[in-house]
Amino acid sequence: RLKTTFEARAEKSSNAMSAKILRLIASKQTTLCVAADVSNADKVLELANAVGPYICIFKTHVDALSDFSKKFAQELQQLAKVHNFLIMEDRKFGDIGHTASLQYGAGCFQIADWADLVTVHAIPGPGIIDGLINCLENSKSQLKDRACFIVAEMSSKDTLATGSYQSAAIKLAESREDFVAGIVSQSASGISLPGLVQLTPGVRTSSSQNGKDKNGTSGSGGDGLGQQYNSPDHVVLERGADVAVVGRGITEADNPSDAAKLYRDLLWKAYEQRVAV
Ligand code: UP6
Repeated sequence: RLKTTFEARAEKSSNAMSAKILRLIASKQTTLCVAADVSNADKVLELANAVGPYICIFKTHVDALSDFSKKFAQELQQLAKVHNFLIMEDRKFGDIGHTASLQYGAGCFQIADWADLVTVHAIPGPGIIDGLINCLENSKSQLKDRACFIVAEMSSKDTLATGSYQSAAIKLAESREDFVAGIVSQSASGISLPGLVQLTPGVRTSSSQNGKDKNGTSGSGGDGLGQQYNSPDHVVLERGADVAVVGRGITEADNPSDAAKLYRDLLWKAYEQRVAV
């Protein structure tokens, strides 16, 4: 799976959105996902416009915004069209299907209307996936244009999502390609379906850390609040990342656009090395 090109994996995918992501990555030659962890809407839009040419996925946490609006969501969708990227709301749903369905489609964010992709914890079991699908059945967004990523393993220190939980989460993802396009994970171990996209957060080069906590073991340190970073090379070549999530490595850079281009280039070079025969 890891030695196979994105184009070939897209052909083998049985989820329309995962095939779309894999084709987008191949045509745009970028595996970079930028995490827009900033606190107001204008900043998110400014960032999306700056990094748009270099990313495949733009990841949001809209519940961290002080001024979310429908207009903001529409403007973000417009930028996604202009720059050709997908929007992932990193909501990490984790409740029973009925509640997750309401949180996905209703409330002040109406995520199902504008986010191509969402993240989901595996802890409730398959009912959470049914809940999200159920929401789409009653919404104007179509099932074929939406998908989720299951969080199987986290980047944070001493995470509880390990061992049998992680294997069970991967098994859940592999059994639900009807709505699961990928897995959020720190390693490829246990993932067998070629279509599933591995999204790996906790990526930062050591040179972009400004002397912050650098106590990590295999890579480039942490943030003092439990986040652990690895280098772009390490996550692609050693951990099996298909898409790498970079947040503060880019948002805190003097020039986020230049930083995104740099991460894109590093990640793409590592991918080319991975699939080279
Ligand atoms: N994220 C992680 N680790 C996980 C899952 N998700 O860091 O296991 C998300 C965070 C944040 C981004 O919610 O949005 O990835 C990482 O940001 P950073 O690069 O600034 O640390």
